[in-house]
Amino acid sequence: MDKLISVVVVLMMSLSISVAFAARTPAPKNAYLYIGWPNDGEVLPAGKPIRVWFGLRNMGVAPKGVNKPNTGHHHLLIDTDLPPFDEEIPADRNHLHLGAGQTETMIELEPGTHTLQLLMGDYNHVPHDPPVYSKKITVYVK
Ligand SMILES: [Cu+2]
Repeated sequence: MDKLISVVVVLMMSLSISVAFAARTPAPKNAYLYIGWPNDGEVLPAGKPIRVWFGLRNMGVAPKGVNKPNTGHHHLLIDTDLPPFDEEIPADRNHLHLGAGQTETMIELEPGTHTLQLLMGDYNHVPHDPPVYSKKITVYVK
């Protein structure tokens, strides 16, 4: 009997550990993220910085490191797909972190076809549960 109890205890402990690691910051189910500008299909002049506007409803923005309920900071994904939702969003030229709580940013794009998408990350740069991301749009720089 003692053995059975200790097996149950170990099972419960490992269960709670895996739950703790899997727990992501909750987001409101009605959170809505969108790119306010540019529009999908927009043709943009080459050689000019592009101001990208972020739109967010039913959720707030907080700088990185600030753990406040129902908030996060923006990530602009350029020419890439959504990253895994259960780990930190990469930080590179395809994944821009707007960690100061910005709601717009300036980018420069080479001539050609590009995609833009927004993804919210929590104070630790991990996507929320459920993940909050915008539609992916395509822009043409010429
Ligand atoms: Cu981030």
